[in-house]
This record gives sequence, C-alpha cells and structure tokens, in this order.
Amino acid sequence: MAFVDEINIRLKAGDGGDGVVRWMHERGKEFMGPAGGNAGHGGNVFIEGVRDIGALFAFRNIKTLEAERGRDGGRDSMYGRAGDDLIVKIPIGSVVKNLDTGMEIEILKEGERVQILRGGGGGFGNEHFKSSTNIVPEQSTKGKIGDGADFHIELRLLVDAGFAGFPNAGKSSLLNALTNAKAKVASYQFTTLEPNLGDMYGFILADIPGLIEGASEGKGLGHKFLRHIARTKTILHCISLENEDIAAAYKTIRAELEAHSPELAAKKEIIVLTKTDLVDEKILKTRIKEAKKLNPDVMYVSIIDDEQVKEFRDNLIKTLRV
Ligand SMILES: Nc1nc2c(ncn2[C@@H]2O[C@H](COP(=O)(O)OP(=O)(O)OP(=O)(O)O)[C@@H](O)[C@H]2O)c(=O)[nH]1
Ligand SMILES: [Mg+2]
Repeated sequence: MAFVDEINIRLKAGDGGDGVVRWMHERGKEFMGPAGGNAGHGGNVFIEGVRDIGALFAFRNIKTLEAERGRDGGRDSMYGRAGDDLIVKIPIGSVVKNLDTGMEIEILKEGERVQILRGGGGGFGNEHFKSSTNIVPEQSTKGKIGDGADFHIELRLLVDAGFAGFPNAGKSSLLNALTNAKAKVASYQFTTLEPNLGDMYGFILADIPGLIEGASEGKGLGHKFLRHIARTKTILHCISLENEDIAAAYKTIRAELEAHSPELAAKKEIIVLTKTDLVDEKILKTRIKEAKKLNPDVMYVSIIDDEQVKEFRDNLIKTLRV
C-alpha cells in the first residue's frame, strides 16, 4: 500500500434546497392559504483530525467530494431537512490549504474539527411571504449555491524524534525494539520506503528511508521524505558500528541534512551508534570517543541486547522529556 502524504481535491458544500409554492388543502374551507415550506440548507464541509497517518490514502483517486444538498421545502408547511455535512478525515499533522483563497489550516489534535466551507442557505417557501398585504403569495426562492474550492492537503508528521542515517544502519530495527511498530527490517539497503511511526510511552518516533551521499540531488531514494521529520524535536542520527570511519559516515549524512534544510540540520541531534554486538568493548569505547568529538550527545545500542535496549529507551525518554 502506497503511502499517500499529499492530495489535491475539490471540496464543495451542499447547495441549499429550494422553497416551494403549496396551498393548504382543508376540506370545506373556501380560502386556501399558502403552505409551501422553507428548504433546508446545504451540508457544510469540515475537516477532522484522526490518528492515522494512512488516512489520506482513501482520497488518492478522488477528484471531488460534495456535501449533501438541502432538501426542498414540502407541502403542509414542512421544512426541508438540512443536507448532511461532509466530514473529511485527515491525519493529524496535516496542513490544509484552500488554493482559491490561500487560507491555511493546520490540524494538530485528534478529533479537532474545523469548518472549511459553508453550505448554501435554503430557499423560502411561499408561506414565508404571507403578510396582510400578500395573502396569496405565489413566490418562493431557490436555494443558494454552497461554497466550493480546490484544496491541497499535505501531511507533515508530528514526531518527537526522527531517525536519520544510511540504509542498513538499523533504524527500523531500533524503532521496532523501542516501540509497538512493526516496520520491515532486512539486510539490504532501502528496505524502508515509507515512514514508519512508533509510540514509545507517548513519544512518537519516526523511521524514514535511508540517506546516501547525493540524496539531496536525488540519489538513492532522494531526500524528499526528510520533510516527514521537518517538525521533529530531535534527530536520532544512527551510525552502524560496521562503519570503521564514524566521522566520515557522520559528515556525509550531515551534509545531506544541511543540503535538504538548514533548519532541520539545526535541530537537536543525538548520535546513536548501532549494532554494538558486532564490535568488542575496546572498539566500542574508541568509537564513542570519536563520535563525541562530532557531537557530545552520543548513545549506543544493540537490538539483540535487551539490557542495552532498556537502558537506551530510559535514557532517550529522559532526553525527550526536557
Ligand atoms: N547484529 C545486529 N544486526 C542488526 C542490529 N540492528 C539491525 N540489524 C540488522 O541490520 C540490517 C538492517 O536493519 P534495518 O533496521 O532494516 O536498517 P534500516 O536502517 O532501517 O535500513 P533501510 O530501511 O534500508 O534504510 C538487518 O539485517 C537487521 O537485522 C543490531 O543491533 N545488531
Ligand atoms: Mg528501515
């Protein structure tokens, strides 16, 4: 299933129903007064935040959606009922832009609902026009047209910590070890093609595809997916201890982050040395020292060492709390 993180869609509120001209039908009465009811207004359009990063997938082939039209007025002074609202469910962290007006709305909370288009008002039935000077009103009015506009909806994930690093660094494995996520893990490069999210005691971690040198010029899977961690608070820069030159690996990824966005590169970063089980204690100590020269915030872990995973998680939670 492809990950859909942006859509273009035309949304339209419902048109108002029409008012009608009707007359009372009472047996034995000479005069029949007006009894055409007013119509219902058209349904409004709302957007609502849901906790499902895949929610935009449902709209991938949809060009336009419309709220229900209001019902026409009825006889015997019956009101037409209002059209049902259209509620467009989008993942929290989405930015909704009205391309006609330029207005932008960001949905950050689950269940948050914002009206973006108004339905058209319903028309009046002839009873509405009854007055002492107009006792047999023949007029009624049509419903108003509901608002419509083109929208661009883009998901920008809200995450506490985002993984960055070379393919095969062990990012997805670590996400799985720390959270409830079930990201695909494999011993080849570019296993992760779409972001994976996991919840670590309320902190959202995002695993994204691997970066390589030249990613900012489109190499590998490119770098566009880095926007998914544009709003992360912390970058977990993963470097596998399979690398003998930590500094070189570090600098390559840093250069790609810089090229993508200096703003992203300026975020708090923790170097995470992964796969500690592949090196002996002495090498680990040396690598930690080397890493600390690049950034004093260094952590290390092996996903096959439960003790280390637990300690790593506790430390990470402490860091993310501040
Ligand atoms: N020995 C050892 N192997 C690990 C560890 N963590 C991950 N691996 C292995 O490293 C390989 C790559 O792991 P992934 O988690 O898929 O790496 P990734 O960084 O998500 O890779 P991409 O999605 O391609 O960017 C897999 O074969 C994992 O089993 C670890 O702590 N120790
Ligand atoms: Mg991966």
